[in-house]
Amino acid sequence: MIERLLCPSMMCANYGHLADEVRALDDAGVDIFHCDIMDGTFVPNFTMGVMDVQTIRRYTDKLVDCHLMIENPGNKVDWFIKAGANIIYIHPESERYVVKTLAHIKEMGAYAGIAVNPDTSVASISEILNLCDYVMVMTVNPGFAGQAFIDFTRKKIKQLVDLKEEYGFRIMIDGHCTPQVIEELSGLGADGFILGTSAIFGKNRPYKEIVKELRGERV
Ligand code: S6P
Ligand code: MG
Repeated sequence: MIERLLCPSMMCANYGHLADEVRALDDAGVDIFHCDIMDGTFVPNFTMGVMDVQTIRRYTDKLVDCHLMIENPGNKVDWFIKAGANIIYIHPESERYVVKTLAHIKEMGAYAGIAVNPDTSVASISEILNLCDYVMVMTVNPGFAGQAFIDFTRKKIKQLVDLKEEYGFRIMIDGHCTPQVIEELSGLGADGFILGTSAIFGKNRPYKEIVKELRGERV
């Protein structure tokens, strides 16, 4: 069976019971808690912040990532690492000094990742791939849950699969990850998936059951 990293998108969780949500997802066997951080400028929305990351960190020992959809993330990554994040994704589209910021994330003891918008090409990030532990392909425009999958992003995923051994990064997929999409892209060579409304939240089914199915195990 192909290993796949399953990463619940916590902005889709029930915030009235955040601690219970974290415990239930942890117990269900998810791999990485995904936190979407927005600034209302780089993307037209506000979601989670430093205090949310601190709260999630308090209730799990698993990896926590922060997907920074903010302008000039370089001078803010420290806030999120200190709050307990293990992986920081920056968008190269919003950062003038991408190399410096990725190096800084690693110096701070976290894993460095980039998230690439649908209109960002592999050619434009080729110089920085050697600095990335994770490359997250946005298969929707960043900012909102519940959007449709953008088909042409498949081409980029295939191009990255051809490069991942050489550079040693993992490929993550963010946006409209349904069970079918996960199955298909896992087959292509993607390593991990952000689970939002398309896969795990709002389904009125136990997370444990859903996680098992998404791993291809029989329930
Ligand atoms: C969107 C954000 C994502 C969403 C996730 C929602 O900007 O980066 O992490 O939370 O994609 O998933 P879904 O299944 O509702 O599309
Ligand atoms: Mg995200």
